[in-house]
Amino acid sequence: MSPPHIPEDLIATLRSARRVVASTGAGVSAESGVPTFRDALTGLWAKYDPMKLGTPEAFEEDPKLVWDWFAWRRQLVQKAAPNPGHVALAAFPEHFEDFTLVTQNVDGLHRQAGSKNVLELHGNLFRFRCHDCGVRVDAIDDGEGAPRPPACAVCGGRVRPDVVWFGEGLPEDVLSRAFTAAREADVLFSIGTSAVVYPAASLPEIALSSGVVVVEVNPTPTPLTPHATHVLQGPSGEILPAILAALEGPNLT
Ligand code: BJW
Ligand code: ZN
Repeated sequence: MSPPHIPEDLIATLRSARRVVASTGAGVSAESGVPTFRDALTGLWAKYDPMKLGTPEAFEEDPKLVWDWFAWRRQLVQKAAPNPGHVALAAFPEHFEDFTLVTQNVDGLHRQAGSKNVLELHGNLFRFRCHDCGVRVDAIDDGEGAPRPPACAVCGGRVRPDVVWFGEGLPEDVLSRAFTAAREADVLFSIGTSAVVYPAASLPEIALSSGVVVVEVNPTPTPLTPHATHVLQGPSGEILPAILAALEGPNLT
């Protein structure tokens, strides 16, 4: 199969870009076998809607169900490895004066691929805190027979994954750094996200209103598609390595 075509004018723009932002969503991990949020789940979890399990209300109503769903996802991610899309992104900083990687993903696969200083907007599956008193919990007993969810050592409350559910605020410093990077970029990539969940979805909007070149990478159209400067339709595991190869190849212009 021939590698995806990257338009010459985009390559030229990238070669002269100083500040670049990549904002990623679940699609970037799809080729690692991590289901996206809008994928139908299979097996044990087929009857649950991932969007409904990711709320504070769901956790308060049935903490064991939500804990078990996250434990299942942790296990799945532990078996997954970064794919060529993650690996290509980890090499992007070599090509730009300033590169910021922002992700909505909680799977840690960007860091595993070698990306540094990842701005995690929605937290991380492998960190924990108390839902009731907020204290950070460094280690959990995930063994068989352990209470699910674990009890907080400080207040006896319910320990939860340190992720951001609907209706909850995003980490302020992380969000503000992401907004600034989007505003000040020369080019912003929106990769593997349905671009419907805010405030993450406002990153390309902020970029466009600041005159930044916005490049979408996604096999399926999203609400961002009609507004993006360039749309590269296809899987990020193929398109991002092709962009990297174009950047690393000889300058033909
Ligand atoms: C591929 C591919 C391949 C497939 N290669 N691509 C403004 C307007 C309207 C509403 C709001 C607003 N501001 C705030 C809100 C409310 C709400 C919101 O956005 N609602 C909308 C959905 C309507 N936002 C919030 O509540 C946020 N909090 C907040 O703003 O606090 C202040 C506030 C509160 C209340 C009111 C107002 C303000 C918090 C959002 C937290 C999101 N949390 C989750 C769960 C995290 C924990 C967990 O992992 O379970 O985050 S929800 C879920 O969606 C998860 C994801 O990070 C997020 C985004 O999903 P993503 O990554 O885009 O994945 P998918 O599945 O949607 O799409 C995958 C894409 O990949 C698809 O496009 C595929 O085509 C593509 N793809 N294969 C490349 N190989
Ligand atoms: Zn507590």
